[in-house]
Amino acid sequence: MLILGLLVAALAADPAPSGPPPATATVVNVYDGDTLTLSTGDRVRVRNVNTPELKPAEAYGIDARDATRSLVDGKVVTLSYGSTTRDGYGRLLASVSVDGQDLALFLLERGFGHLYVIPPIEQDLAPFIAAQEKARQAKRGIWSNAAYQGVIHITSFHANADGDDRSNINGEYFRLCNMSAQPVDLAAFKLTDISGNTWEFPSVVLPPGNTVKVHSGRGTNQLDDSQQLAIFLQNSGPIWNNQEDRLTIYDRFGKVVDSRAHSVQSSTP
Ligand SMILES: [Ca+2]
Ligand SMILES: [Ca+2]
Repeated sequence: MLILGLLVAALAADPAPSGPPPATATVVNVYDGDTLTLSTGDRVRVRNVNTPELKPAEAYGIDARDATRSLVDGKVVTLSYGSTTRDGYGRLLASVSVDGQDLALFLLERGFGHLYVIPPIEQDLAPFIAAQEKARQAKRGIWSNAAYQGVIHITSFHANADGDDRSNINGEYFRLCNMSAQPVDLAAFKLTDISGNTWEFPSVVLPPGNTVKVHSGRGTNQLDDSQQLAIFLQNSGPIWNNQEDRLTIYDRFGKVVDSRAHSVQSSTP
């Protein structure tokens, strides 16, 4: 499965254009709510929104994809960029709009995704925050789901680091996103693994929509929100069992804010 997964990833990444980012193009394929392909061959990761995954299937993933299709599929779209125009997979990081309608805002209004910001922040996010908050209060789409009731949400969980986890402890990480309209300080928040081992978060302030990467091993915390926030649990060995584990996040009052299981069955390909 792993080899098949790598092969599929390699094929999917096959047209990996690296030329100047286009200002307009036709959308020729919508993979999921926040990922699409242009007539130029470029794949686009839509800025300012994160939609539920299709594989493994998450609630509202299909709704998000269909909403994106309804707005942009086959249309000529306008693309705009921040200072980072491509991500680590060679995909364009672009705001996408059609007839003046911003796709990310369209999805946030419908509850088919949450605000997801990759620093540096170079635009006014107030309309995005307001749209999300309105959908959240109305429990529209993803906001009706139990996993989205806390102020923070686990957006990824890499329990299995690349290679031997013992020599790549920081390759184990998870990502938390602030789902609220206000900054959240994780001071005194805690996390546990499946065995009940506990770690306490240091003070790290997440602006709305921003994420923090939480690595298992040693390192210097990156607490400046003009860049990707990152903290290190300072563990001397891997934390997460590659076969099966569970990450649970608690707020300062001991209330569960989110929990996510990892198992080999649910994490492949
Ligand atoms: Ca591991
Ligand atoms: Ca590994």
